[in-house]
Amino acid sequence: MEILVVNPNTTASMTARIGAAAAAAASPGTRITALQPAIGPASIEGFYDEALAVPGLLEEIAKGEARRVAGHVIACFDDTGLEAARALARAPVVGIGEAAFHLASLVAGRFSVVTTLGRAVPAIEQNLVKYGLAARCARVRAAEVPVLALEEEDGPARERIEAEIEAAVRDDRAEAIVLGCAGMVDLAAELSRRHALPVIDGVAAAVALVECLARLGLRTSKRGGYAEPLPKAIVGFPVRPPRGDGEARA
Ligand code: 5HY
Repeated sequence: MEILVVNPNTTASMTARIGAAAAAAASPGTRITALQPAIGPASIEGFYDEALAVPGLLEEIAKGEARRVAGHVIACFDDTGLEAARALARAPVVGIGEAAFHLASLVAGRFSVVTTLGRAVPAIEQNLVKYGLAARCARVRAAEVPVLALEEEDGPARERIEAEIEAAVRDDRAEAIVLGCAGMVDLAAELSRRHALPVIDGVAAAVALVECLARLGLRTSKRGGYAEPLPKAIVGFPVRPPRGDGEARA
């Protein structure tokens, strides 16, 4: 099966790290295609950037649907454009935020999220409520690290993330940590060892969930909120939903 992993920001180096982690998490026989849109913000930090990233994301989802991929991963922790993408797609679409929350809830009674900047926190908190998992999340913490600082090998980002993990264990009584940015993708294993608790990366979680859905033949419902978009005039926006049954290619 082929899984399309879309990094909704336009930073190629981040996409490369996301793609490597997705491929490492994928089962034998699963092909990962990781890419970023041609249009949109270099990083997504808060509501405004999120809105600007959606058109480019939908364009890539539509191309993946036309290629009949088995499923899509939205590799931005605020699950950018998730519901619009589900309306557009027939194949399953999983956001890394939602995936990480669900897996954390399977291995711990309560978890904390460590994300980048304070302005990213409200969107994550709103998603937790929307997904019905707010009661399992002790706190969404910001390490006050810009997203693109995670691209730097030896910056202060890692130290700040570790300090927030220690505070979450001490003050939130967190039993697991969810890493709140795709840019933290390659930190999970070592942080889990160093802090002796599950540290969850959403990219790996989402790849595993998409594989599970595809194997069970579960696809996005076209009843109600995720019904196929109605054909209408859309000025200046190229994306049209693919027509037909859209069965996934092997
Ligand atoms: C992410 N931004 O995962 C989010 C994290 C955040 O460009 N990729 C981004 O801070 O919201």
